Amino acid sequence: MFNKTNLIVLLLPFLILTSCLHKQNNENIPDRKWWKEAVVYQIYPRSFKDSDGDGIGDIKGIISKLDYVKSLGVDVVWLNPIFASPNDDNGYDISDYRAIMKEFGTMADFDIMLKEMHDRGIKLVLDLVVNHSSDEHEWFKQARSSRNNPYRNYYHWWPAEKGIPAERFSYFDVNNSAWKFDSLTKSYYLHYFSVKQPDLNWENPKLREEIFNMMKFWFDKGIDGFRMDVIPYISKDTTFPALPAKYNGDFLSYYAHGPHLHEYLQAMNKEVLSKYDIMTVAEGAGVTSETALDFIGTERKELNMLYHFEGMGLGTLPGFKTPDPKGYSLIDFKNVYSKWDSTLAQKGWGTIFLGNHDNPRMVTRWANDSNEYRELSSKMLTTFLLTMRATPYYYFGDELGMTNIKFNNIEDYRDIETHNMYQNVMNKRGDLRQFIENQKMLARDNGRTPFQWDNSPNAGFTDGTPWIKVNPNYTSINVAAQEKDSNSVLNYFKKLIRIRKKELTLIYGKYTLLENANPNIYSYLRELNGKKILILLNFKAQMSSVSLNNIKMDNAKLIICNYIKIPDKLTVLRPYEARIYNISTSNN
Ligand code: TEU
Repeated sequence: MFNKTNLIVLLLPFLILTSCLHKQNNENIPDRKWWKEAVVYQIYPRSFKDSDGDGIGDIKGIISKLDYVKSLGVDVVWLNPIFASPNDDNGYDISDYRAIMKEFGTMADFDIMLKEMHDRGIKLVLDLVVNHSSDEHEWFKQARSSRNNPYRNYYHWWPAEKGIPAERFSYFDVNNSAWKFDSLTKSYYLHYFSVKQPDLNWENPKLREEIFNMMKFWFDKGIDGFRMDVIPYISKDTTFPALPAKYNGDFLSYYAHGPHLHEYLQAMNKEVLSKYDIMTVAEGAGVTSETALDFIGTERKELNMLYHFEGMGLGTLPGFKTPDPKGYSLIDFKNVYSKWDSTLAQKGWGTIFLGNHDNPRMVTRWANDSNEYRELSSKMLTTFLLTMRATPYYYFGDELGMTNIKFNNIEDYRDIETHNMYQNVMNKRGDLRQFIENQKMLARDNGRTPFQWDNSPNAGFTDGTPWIKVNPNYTSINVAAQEKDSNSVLNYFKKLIRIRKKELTLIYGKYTLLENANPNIYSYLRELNGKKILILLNFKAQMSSVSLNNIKMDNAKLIICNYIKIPDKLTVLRPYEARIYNISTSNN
């Protein structure tokens, strides 16, 4: 008679084997963390899904698409700011940190979304924007009303009787000037970004307390972390000296080296972050590989992760968002990402991204958005992002291979950065035609066009008029078409996520760059506990050779390739070909 006992006896060897394998995979992996093993999917709420026909994405729209998000296999959603805002900078100008932006819905909607995400095993990271607030925040309204107002020192003021304040650079000011004269109290206030984004004074302990309490409010609601907007900028030398000569005009680097920055981040960790099982990632503006560990070294007790911009500058020329007509050097690209891997190999933990709401679509920027190569090269870039020793921050729409919209007219742009820099060029009688050409490659709005759900009007994003034009290629590039196609960019993304999740070697394994002088192919190894995985990526639109001389390929087993026809030449890759091999010698 078949009973439970002999079932266990039957299964025992299998159970022992899997537990050994699991142990084998688990052993020698120090400091495992859920946020190291997660894939983060960034959603720009304004452009994801509109539920009420006002042409603006909203929280109910996100809720309606959570099964899609779940189907991707991602673990964490990072939402760009959803808080009350006049939207001078699309939510990065917050007028109430504890209220939901009215276009996005209500706090009740938020609570439902958070529960629906958690019910699906998806964590939620919000965007903490505390270097500055909106000028419509109550704090600033009070502060600007009089020099004696209790909120005055929540911001940075320079009384006009002291003369003109020392130059400070502003990203979005038409004249790139970060001081704005306010006649009511005859003072200047500081704004590193737009005039409607006054910088908060972190040197004021009352302000720090307000921010820490606000963070607790959101953590107590159950969110799983924060992405911290330009957090390296929050500390300022409030004597506002002239830019020290050692910075040689580099304001962004100076901004990221304020006198009390790490004191404030350690206080944030001690008073807030350390009390929750959450993740934090700094937007590392102005941070280099030399200073990254000051923020994320485990012993620092500050933040968990940080993303850098060093890669984003490749292939550009000096000046505002000027692409290099020659493109970028893959050798430089490989050196940047290899340097950051080695910087964080022993301490801290890496992040990897090729696109976000501040950048163009990755397939246009880093690969090839032509009809011939868009799909292949999207898959190739995705292979890079999902096989590096770092938490991938994957931008919504890149799983479809969405491309830059390349607006021809300034009127089509919505981004304050584009409009104010256009005005800046106009004021200087500069070349506006060239400016528009440059924006076709590098404008932030290229990554902010509505998500392409299907080939119905407005790509199924809205029944209304979209706040920004939908890319006309939505008729062929959309979820509905790709879910049905087993060889689509979307299904490749899902497959690769499953491979990464199953293969801890791709998460924690040692990274070794191969053949760094190869101008076309990025090849590297990932190794962990005897498992050896080889990744080969052809970044060019031509057949390219790779040298595998020092690599034992005897036991090579192809795990995945972005071409349907499997490769027949081991050391020659087809245009934009991506391959992952298991080349372990033992039966790993
Ligand atoms: O970006 C800050 C930043 O350092 C740059 O990315 C800069 O904003 C610009 O995008 C360069 O072209 C953060 C947010 O990601 C961005 O969306 C906001 O506009 C900005 O801060 C102000 O909050």
